[in-house]
Amino acid sequence: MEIRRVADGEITHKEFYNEYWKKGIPLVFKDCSKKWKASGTFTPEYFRKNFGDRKTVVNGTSYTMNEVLDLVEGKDTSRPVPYPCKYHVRGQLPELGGHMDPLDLGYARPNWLESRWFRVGNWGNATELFVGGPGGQFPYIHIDYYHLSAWINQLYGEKEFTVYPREQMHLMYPDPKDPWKSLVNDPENPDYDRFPLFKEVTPYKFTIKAGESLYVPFGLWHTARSLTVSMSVAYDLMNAENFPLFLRDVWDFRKGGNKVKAAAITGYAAVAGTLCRVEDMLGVQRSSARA
Ligand SMILES: O=C(O)CCC(=O)C(=O)O
Ligand SMILES: [Fe+2]
Repeated sequence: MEIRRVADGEITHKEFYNEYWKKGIPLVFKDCSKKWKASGTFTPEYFRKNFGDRKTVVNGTSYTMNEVLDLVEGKDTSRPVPYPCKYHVRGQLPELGGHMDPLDLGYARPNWLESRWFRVGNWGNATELFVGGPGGQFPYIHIDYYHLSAWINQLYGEKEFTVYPREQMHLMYPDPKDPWKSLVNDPENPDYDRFPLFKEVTPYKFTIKAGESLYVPFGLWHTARSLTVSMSVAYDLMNAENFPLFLRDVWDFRKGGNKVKAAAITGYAAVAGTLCRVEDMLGVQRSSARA
C-alpha cells in the first residue's frame, strides 16, 4: 500500500472526494497548510512566548505549555515524557483558531461536524493540538472513535504514521470492550504468541513533515509516533460517506445507559444528518474558520 503525496492544487476537491474520501484511501497533501497565516510561525518558541503558562492535563498530571516543551525538548529529564500532550483548540487555545483559516484547506469538506446541528452536543470530535518529543508513541493502534475521518496537519517537526490496509482488518485484534482499539499494544514489537495473525499484516509507514497534512479515512487502523519535537493540529470529519457508521456508534456508545436518552440523542443525530444531506444538495457552504 503506497500513500500518494500531492501538492496543493494538484488534485481538485472533487477528485479528492471521489478517489480518496469515498474509497477510504489515505492521502498526504505536501504543502496545503502553507496557506495558513500561521504557516512557519508555529514553533516551540512561539508557543512558549504566547502560551507558556497555558495548562493541560495528560494522564492525570497537569502541565503548563512551558513544562510540556521542556520535556519534549529534553530540557527536563527528571520525569517521563508523556505522549500525546493535547490541547483542545477551542477550549484551551482559542487564539489559534484564526491562524488556521481556512481550517479545511479547501479539501476537508463537506464536514457535517461544522454544521450548526452538530456544533451542539458531544459527537466525539475535536480540534486538538498534539505536542510530542522524539520517540513519543501514540498509545494504541486504533480506528478513530465514532467512525470519524481525521485530518492531521503537521505544524512543526516530523511524525511517523503507520496505517494498516483495510483488507487486513481481520488481523487487527480489536479489544472486545473497546472495539476501536487493538489489543496489539506494541506495534514495533508485537507479541506474536498472543497475536499470531498480526504476523501477516503489512503495515505501511510514512512520515509527515511541517506543512504537510494527512487524510486518515474513517475505519482505517492506524497509529503514530513522533520522530522529533513535533506539533500538529488534528480535526475530525463526517459527512454522507461515514454518517451511517457514525450514527450506529452514536447509538452503540449510549445504549448501555439510559435507553430513552440514548434513543433521543440518536434520533437527534439522524434528523441532523438528514438536514445536512439537504444542505449539501442545496450547496450550503459551512464555515470552517472556527477551529
Ligand atoms: O498524531 C498522533 O499521534 C495520532 C493521532 C490520532 O491518530 C488520533 O488522535 O486519533
Ligand atoms: Fe487516530
